[in-house]
Amino acid sequence: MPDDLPLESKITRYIFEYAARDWASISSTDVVIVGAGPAGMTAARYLAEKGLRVVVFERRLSFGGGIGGGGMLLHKLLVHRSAEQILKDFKINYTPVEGDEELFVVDTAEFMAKLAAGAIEAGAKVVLGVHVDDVIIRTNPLRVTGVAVQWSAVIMAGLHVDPLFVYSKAVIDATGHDAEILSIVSRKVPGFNIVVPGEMSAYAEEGERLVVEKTGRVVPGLYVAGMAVGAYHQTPRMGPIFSSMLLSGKKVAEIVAKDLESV
Ligand code: 48F
Repeated sequence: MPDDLPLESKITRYIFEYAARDWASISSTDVVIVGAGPAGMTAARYLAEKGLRVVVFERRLSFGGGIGGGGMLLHKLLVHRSAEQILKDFKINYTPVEGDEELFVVDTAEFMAKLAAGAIEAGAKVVLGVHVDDVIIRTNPLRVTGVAVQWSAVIMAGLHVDPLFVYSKAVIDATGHDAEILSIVSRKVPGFNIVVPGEMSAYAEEGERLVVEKTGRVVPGLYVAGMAVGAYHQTPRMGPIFSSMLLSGKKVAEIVAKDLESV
């Protein structure tokens, strides 16, 4: 009986058992989000709030993506007022810039912590240290139906270890500047005809507008949000202003939820 076990045995046993329960339940889910940056966590919250089963895989051992670095390592970021409701939904404190009607300043530590807390409290499962290195496809008709996952430590060690799979109705590439999932699909699934040219040089205002405008479905089952949109649609970068990451995350959540109503 567990009560008779030494504490060391309990530690091993309970961690294995409860992690296994999680993996068994997420092996087939509604939405996989790749990347726990601002776009991914925003999408996770609004999708989970709609009652969908959401898993976020993040290859680092922390969430936040590009938030923590702030603007050139200064611990502040800007958010345009168009994303004010999202800041409020996540209970993120913000300071209106004196004499500027448009812009708010946020603290990086609070921003990343509350985005993650909001996603998790809404019911999304965030799993750290997991690298998504491929997708699952089905043909006739061609669509993406999940991802292949591997421990980041295995990838970093350069070991050849077969991955495990997570089946899902939708996959969101929220991997940031490199649009990693779209890049993999462009190489490995020629039938999709995806090209990832990479983002354009900075033009902050246009970059913010276009990322939100072009957020959405790429091919059946595969969606793009955040800076991955910039890499895929070659839109300009915008630097440390994060309104479009939040608005893009919310928009992709609405699009995916609507698409899944008919699946
Ligand atoms: O880079 P990241 O923050 O992407 P984002 O949500 O936001 C971009 C901004 O941070 C900033 C910007 C806005 O002005 O320019 O850069 O679009 O978060 C992406 C996350 O995805 C993880 C990565 O570690 C990061 O935390 N990631 C990337 N590739 C993979 C991955 C992968 N293959 N598997 C798992 N996680």
